[in-house]
Amino acid sequence: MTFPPTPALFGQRDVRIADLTTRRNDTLLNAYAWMRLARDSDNRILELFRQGLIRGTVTGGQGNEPLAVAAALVADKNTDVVSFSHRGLGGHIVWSGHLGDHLCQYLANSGSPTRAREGNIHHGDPSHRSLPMISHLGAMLSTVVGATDSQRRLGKPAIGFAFFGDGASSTGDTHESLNLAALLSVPVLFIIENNGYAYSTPVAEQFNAPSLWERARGYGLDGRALDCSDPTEVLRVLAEAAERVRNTGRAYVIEARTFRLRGHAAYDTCDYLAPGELDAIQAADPLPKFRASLVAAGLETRVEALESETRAFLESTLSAALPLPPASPVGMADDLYAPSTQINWAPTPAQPEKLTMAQALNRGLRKLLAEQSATLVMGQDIATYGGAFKVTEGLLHDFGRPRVLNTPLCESSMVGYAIGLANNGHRPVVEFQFADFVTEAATQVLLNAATYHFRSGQPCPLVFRLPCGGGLTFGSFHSQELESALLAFPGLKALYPSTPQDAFNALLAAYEDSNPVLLFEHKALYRRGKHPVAFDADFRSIWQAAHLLQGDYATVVSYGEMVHHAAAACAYFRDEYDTTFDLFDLRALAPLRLDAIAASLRRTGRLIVIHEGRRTHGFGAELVARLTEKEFTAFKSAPLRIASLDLPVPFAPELESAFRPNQESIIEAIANWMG
Ligand SMILES: Cc1ncc(C[n+]2csc(CCOP(=O)(O)OP(=O)(O)O)c2C)c(N)n1
Ligand SMILES: [Mg+2]
Repeated sequence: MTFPPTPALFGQRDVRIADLTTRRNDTLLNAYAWMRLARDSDNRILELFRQGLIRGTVTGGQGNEPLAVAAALVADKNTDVVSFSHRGLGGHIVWSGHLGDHLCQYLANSGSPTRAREGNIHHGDPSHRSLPMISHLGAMLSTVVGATDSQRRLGKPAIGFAFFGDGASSTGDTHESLNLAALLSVPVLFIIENNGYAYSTPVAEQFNAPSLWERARGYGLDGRALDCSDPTEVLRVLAEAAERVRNTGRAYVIEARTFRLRGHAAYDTCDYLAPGELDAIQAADPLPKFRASLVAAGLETRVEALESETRAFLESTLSAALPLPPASPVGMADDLYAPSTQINWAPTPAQPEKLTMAQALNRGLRKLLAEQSATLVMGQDIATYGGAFKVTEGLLHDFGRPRVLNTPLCESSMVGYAIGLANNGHRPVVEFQFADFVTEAATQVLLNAATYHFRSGQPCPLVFRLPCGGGLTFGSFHSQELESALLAFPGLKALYPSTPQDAFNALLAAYEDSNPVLLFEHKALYRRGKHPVAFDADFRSIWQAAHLLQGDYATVVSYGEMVHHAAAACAYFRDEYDTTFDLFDLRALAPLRLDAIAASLRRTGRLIVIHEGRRTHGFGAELVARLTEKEFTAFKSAPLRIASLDLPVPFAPELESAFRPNQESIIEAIANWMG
């Protein structure tokens, strides 16, 4: 895309404290120019929205420019990390040094940096550590913690800038992230944009405390308030705070008393404000005051010149952006996943060793840590204790704390932290203590990580290890099968091994993939006997179903622990009735590759799907639907789905065994179906 070059008047993108004395006038004029550009752009965007040229909505940053622009100016754009809020257009412009892309983001045309997959201000520049926000407020803070930590791990003196509003300050993610940054000593400047309102809700209805910054103390951090009515003071305070955070390596909290000069978004009429309140807010606009101070310092001519040049730059950039072709849906589906990557693994262990699945996973994790410096292993109790199922036993001892780390109970920010690390080239392997707790991180896993590549073009290589499944009397909240719920969201890959060798292979395959991969590990399989495990050059075949048994009567598809029950049931029918089944272990739940299974179905004409997840909206529904759509004419009878009951997982063994399929109930269901 060719846009007019950024005029020389915006020449300074980096402000250090000394600049406020040694080259004060130039520095302040330059800062004013960026703020003016941000204001004019936001106003123009609003006009375009009203003309119907911008769709959706727009949340302007009018009033917040001093804060967003100043933070971007004091940041080291070559190394620091940021996530601007929906009031931060000025920050985005400074971070990039140009305007055109940002206008295209709003216009959602072919020049959009998110390829128009996202609108409004939901963009960033992830390859330059500006992390694109998602709507879910609070979710971005932990990603900044992760990417900043990633930079520090790579030896760079980076700090993070994490913006969030007074409204977002009430989210659980905010608390988790502040705690995590304090605990792990990650140098992030948390900047609360307190503009007095969350949408229509005043701060008096949001929290019962005189200030937000004082919360920092509860996390073992320092902080301060910052009045944003004087942009010069904002620059000074932020420059000092950035230096402090960089030097101390400790996070710091600034509660910026900032301004929202308009309603929440374009359509907000502000009816909820008291009479005269909007006028008072607008009278407090910091930009005219800043301008007046520059004029008072004798800079009027330069101010006027830069204002007209800023307007001309905005209009010429808009003239280049407006005629660009609209966004195209071509290639959209191909961009859901980042292109697959392959690692050249050492062919070790070469000699098969008899291992349980838990031990095989442990071997796999050791291999990842030993061969790939990008590997981090994290989760609850995974360090000294070795994990609830001892899968990570000994890793801390052998690889040390920076790479093998316990996290507090903060699944959501733990995943956000991992996303930030992944954005910056690390490859975290995240253990959930039980798969059930992934619901705590639903936003981060399903909406942030899973959509990352689609909306930003940046890979998000993560492995989520999910000890799942029942049969162990662990009750409703430690026994679930969540694959169909999680995979209802696009952007995740998923593997579900049923043997120690497959688990080892799946870990390598999941790790080298550049997308978030769910690795389901059935808890009842962790110690279901020892089997030979070695490096398998063909480990990537885990992305395909395994054909376990040959047969004629029907095609049976299963995965996880149910594969073993299904195999036992097939053996029973072979031995007792001379009836044979073609049995497949699906192994890869996403992306689904059903070619071999479809070929079998064309031969057998009958389909049985067996899984432990609940029946309604279960994974079997998708399998049956796809195979029926594809092979409708092959069917000799209605397909059979064998699944758990549509109930919470009950506790007592007698109840649980009635709840989930087992060898006997599978045999009974198949026998009835055969009639
Ligand atoms: C977790 C979450 N809940 C609800 C919303 C809907 N929503 C969008 S903006 C907003 C208010 C945000 O207030 P604040 O954090 O103070 O930011 P401001 O808009 O004032 O800059 C709400 C409720 C959301 N985006 N995220
Ligand atoms: Mg607010």
